[in-house]
Amino acid sequence: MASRETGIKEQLRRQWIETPSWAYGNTGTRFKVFRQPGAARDAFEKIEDAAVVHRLTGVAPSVALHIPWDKVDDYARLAKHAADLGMRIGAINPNVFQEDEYRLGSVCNPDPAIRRKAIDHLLECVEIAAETGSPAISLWFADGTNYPGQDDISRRQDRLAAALRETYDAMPEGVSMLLEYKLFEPSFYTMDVPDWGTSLLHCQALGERAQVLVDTGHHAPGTNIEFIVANLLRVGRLGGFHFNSRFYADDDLLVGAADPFQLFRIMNEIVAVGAHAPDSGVAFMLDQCHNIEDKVAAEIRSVLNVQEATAKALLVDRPALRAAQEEGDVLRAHEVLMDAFNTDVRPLLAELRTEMGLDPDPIGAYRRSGHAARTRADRVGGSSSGWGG
Ligand code: PSV
Ligand code: MN
Repeated sequence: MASRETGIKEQLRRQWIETPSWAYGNTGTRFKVFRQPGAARDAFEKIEDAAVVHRLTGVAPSVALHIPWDKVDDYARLAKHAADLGMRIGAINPNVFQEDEYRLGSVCNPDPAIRRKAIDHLLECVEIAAETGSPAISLWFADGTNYPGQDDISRRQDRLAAALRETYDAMPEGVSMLLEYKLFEPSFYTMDVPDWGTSLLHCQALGERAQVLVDTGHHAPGTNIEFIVANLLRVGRLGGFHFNSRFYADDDLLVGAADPFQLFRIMNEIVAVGAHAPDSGVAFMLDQCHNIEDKVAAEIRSVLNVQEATAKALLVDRPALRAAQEEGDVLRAHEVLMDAFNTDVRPLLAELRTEMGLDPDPIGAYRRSGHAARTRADRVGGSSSGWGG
């Protein structure tokens, strides 16, 4: 048992969870943005907050950027700032959904001049990825239609394919493309990339460096996300996750808060094929907005939630599970899985943190660190660069 635990801790020690810059700036719903004193105001401060999360958890060494929310004059300087804090720049997320021209879409817009503008922004993000040493550009399109007949579904797919091709062909070696799907919102009749099938078709047409991104909040209620994950892993096209949790739609709440069992089931598929290893090519990113709670503490909590689900998935007795499955012992197989899920992994994780030279209680350590009071005192004036902030 001791050596099994050592092996599990070894794998958890090497886990890599990416936090999003936009979690650290002010955000809100379409009704209200509640500004939080001390919230990060620019990309530099967001990276500083992300570094606090990494320092306390030991497993969150990179931060995703969203352009232009995180636009800076000198990206090499930003990457150096990250490196000085022991951090790396993660996925670069272009933003082609917040300008007036994009009312009818960005890369799928019927107007070629607007499509050009959107593609140019994607190309700019490819350059930013190259300059910052980012491993990926992560694409999400708000494109779609609200009314039957508004535009031609198939022609919009052609425009999307052309934009993706141009972007893909501009990507230097070492940069990959993640294509995120979303069932609905902001468009309500059709989204141009509504599901994993559409994303996968485009990725397959593009080449091996194009991969599907699964945002856990982007499905119809009741969707079996681990089934999607297992299938994408099977064909080598799972590029990564945007983890968050939801009760109703794209709620962007703390991962593991609404349905810890779902998170475990997803991580179980991941661990079953070893895709939790940092070199597996699957990116474990958070995509959350902390509208009413402390942002840094919320990101720490989220990282811990993913870590706990991973630890439980690692505890699954795989030989026993396989044997029960092959014998057709339905209840035994289910029991093996539930045994792992029902195990309290917090003591194991506390032990791991102590071994890593970390405080066994990262949230407590954050509260004691004085970071919140310090940023409230230091970050006066200016405005947060997230939306509406
Ligand atoms: C869209 O809902 C999304 O999930 C995309 O990943 C965006 O980049 C992100 O949210 C913005 O918060
Ligand atoms: Mn997302």
